[in-house]
Amino acid sequence: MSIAAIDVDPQKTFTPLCPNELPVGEGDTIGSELNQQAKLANYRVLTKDAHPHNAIWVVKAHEDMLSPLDHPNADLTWVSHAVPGTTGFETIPDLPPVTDYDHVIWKGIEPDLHPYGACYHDLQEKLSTGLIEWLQSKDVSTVLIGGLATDYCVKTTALQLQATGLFIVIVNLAACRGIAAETIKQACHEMKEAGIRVCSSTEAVKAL
Ligand code: VGL
Repeated sequence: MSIAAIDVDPQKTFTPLCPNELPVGEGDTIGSELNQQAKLANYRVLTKDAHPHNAIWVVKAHEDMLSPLDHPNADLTWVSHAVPGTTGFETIPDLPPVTDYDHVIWKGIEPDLHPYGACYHDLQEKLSTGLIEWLQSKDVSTVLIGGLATDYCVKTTALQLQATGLFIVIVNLAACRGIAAETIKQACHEMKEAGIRVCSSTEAVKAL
């Protein structure tokens, strides 16, 4: 039985370092908390958004974001973000090089996909990214989750892992930042309702 720490989308695109993309307040400050969390685990996994610039959900202006799309695998419009080769795609400060992780998932690489969770490429949850299978192959029984953003990709990844019934799922809020207070609160409520353990600090994770 092993523990895996999962760093969900800790990328500059979700930080004030990329104000024209999807900046999350203090998103660039969670690197050391993610490192602390990883010390509690046997394995460390990184997930990254990797979106083409011509994705069907891209809008030019921030005010045009969050419009519903009638598409099975892209539910909302977003400004372009996390494009490989750009600054926004890079991981935030203080994290180890990608090659130091035990496993890496790149998601959203097709122009007609915009997944939030790291377990499936599509919103229908038919196309596995292999994350669940990889965790199973390593005999992982507990996952510790941090990253960006609490109210979107962290929440969805945690809910997908919890839904498998295979893992104890812990979300460490000290190692997360979210987009808006109201949606963060709602996300925490949803995660707790699903049976996920939502902790406010790495110390609280240790005490579990
Ligand atoms: C995310 C909004 C759009 C996230 C990704 O990583 O939480 N949020 N795309």
